Amino acid sequence: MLLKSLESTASSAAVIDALRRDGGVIVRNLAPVSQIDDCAAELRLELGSYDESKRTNFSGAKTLRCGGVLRYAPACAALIAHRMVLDVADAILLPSCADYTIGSTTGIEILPGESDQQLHRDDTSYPIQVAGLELQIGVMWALTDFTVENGATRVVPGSHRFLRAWHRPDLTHWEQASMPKGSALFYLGSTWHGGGANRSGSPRTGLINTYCLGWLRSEENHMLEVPPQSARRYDERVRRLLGYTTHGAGHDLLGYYGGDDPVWVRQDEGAAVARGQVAPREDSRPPSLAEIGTSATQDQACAR
Ligand SMILES: O=C(O)CCC(=O)C(=O)O
Repeated sequence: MLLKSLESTASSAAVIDALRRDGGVIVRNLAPVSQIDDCAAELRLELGSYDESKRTNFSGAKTLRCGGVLRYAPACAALIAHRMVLDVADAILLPSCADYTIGSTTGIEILPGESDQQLHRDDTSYPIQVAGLELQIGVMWALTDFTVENGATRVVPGSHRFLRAWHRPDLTHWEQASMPKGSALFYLGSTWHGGGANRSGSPRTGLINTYCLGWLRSEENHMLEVPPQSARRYDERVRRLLGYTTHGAGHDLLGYYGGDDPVWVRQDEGAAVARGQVAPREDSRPPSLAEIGTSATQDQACAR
């Protein structure tokens, strides 16, 4: 089975078909290079200040990572809420939930000399498995060209058809998601994949965003990563994706605040201020990247 590579002119339906059939699919040149460069520039500082004490065998000996990207990299919101990404997430996840949220947002830079990451499924965080029920999807954006030499993500096509409790697919049959900068690899939470060895002389940089069923706990704690004072710079769709919303209806409501949908999600910021959910703005200007800051300056940004 081959990992299909479609052009960005492909319909969302074609992408969804390939994803369902193969467990992964590449869409080439999905975002403009200028947008990708903006995202990469915003991730640079956090990748550069990677905390070495967080290294594990899984994360790699020569790989830099940064999470919670909407805290300091607002340009990434356009990739996170990209129309085709949401079309695909709608098709895969909405049959099983009223709405989905972001699971995690992770910049990953594989440096020269890194070896293959172990192949894995992303959905093993959740201790359940029901045949045919996808708990999450992942989207890996190429922020540099992804090549066989520099560690393009390895994917085992068809591996999503194996229930993890019963049997394993043949993990020797992986393929690499070679794709130009600005392309995206879509894969299911049940699909086996992993980073590749970097045998080139340059870093390979990507951004993986995952999306999970709205009734599952998200991998990252978005309320702490992107607290209300930071989240209000994003539009309603992105705030909902962060989980600033409820799931379900009536007595089955999850995630309510004061018994309701957090009101400021509906852009009724006056009411949110009145309820003490967010502080009044001092001015209407959206905060600049420097004001939002990195993790080091986050507290100052939130105090605005
Ligand atoms: O960097 C990659 O290509 C994949 C990384 C990955 O799957 C992970 O760290 O969970």
